[in-house]
Amino acid sequence: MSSCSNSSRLLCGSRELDLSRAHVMGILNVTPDSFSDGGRFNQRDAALRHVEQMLAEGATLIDVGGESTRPGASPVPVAQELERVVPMVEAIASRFDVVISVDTSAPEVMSAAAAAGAGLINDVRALEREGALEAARASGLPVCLMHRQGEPDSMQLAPRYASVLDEVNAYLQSRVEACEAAGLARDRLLLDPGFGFGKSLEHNLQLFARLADLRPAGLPVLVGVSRKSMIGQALDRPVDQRLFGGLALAALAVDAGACIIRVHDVAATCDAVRMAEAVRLARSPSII
Ligand code: YH5
Repeated sequence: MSSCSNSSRLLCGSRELDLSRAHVMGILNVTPDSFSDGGRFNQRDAALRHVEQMLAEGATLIDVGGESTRPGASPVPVAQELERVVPMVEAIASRFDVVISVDTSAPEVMSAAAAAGAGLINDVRALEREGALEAARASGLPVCLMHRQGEPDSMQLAPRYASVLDEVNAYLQSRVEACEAAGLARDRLLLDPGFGFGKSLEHNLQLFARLADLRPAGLPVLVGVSRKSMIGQALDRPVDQRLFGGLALAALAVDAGACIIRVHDVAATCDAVRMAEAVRLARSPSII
């Protein structure tokens, strides 16, 4: 069986994710300033309908985010993030059988979301905030550790690397070590190179080209490129015309071994992912 990671089952709270196949994670923004969705899904009922639709389209994870981490975004107070995220996690958990990921860097939100039924912590700051390692360990949930350079308000101004892959790998390796030292088992960790987080188009392309060389090797990889500026810059497309470019990247990411593809456009991405997986499986067929 072609697998996107060494260990094939990831325990996500009360649910399990089979990592021997690729998964599509649907993005649910609960920020009033969310760019691509124009804040339309801020209302709870509309948000739940959006979740229902993404599940019907094939998403197996839903990523709930209450803090905008897009380039230029300013920080959101923790109380506001709690208010946006926790009731939404509760509402999703009580209605749908899905792994709920919570896109947060705040330890308070990690703990409260875990208690409300979240199954995965997705932290674009890789548990660097004070108290985050402890909150994540205590939650018992798996964690996605993402690389970034700088903070959202300024990260795209002048990103610089000697070697982007070497620096991303060294950072992820150091965060995995910090997690292990804090009592988070390695089999609870996922890696993400952090496309668009303090990276120029050239940096993003170089990283994408070497996705299979992401370290530490063997940990499952999550990729988030949906509607991002690397597509806009490569194809000269505004944000509402980046789907086709995103589908190409989703297929390439799966071929390079990525396990989870984080996207806005679930139905189209599911087809691209399943097609890429079918080809990958034919390359290394299982011995029966
Ligand atoms: C990610 O890559 N990204 S929030 C700018 C855009 C479009 C979308 C229009 N959270 C990631 O989605 N978590 C975000 O330009 C993430 N990996 C993980 N693990 C930014 C976002 C976006 C930004």
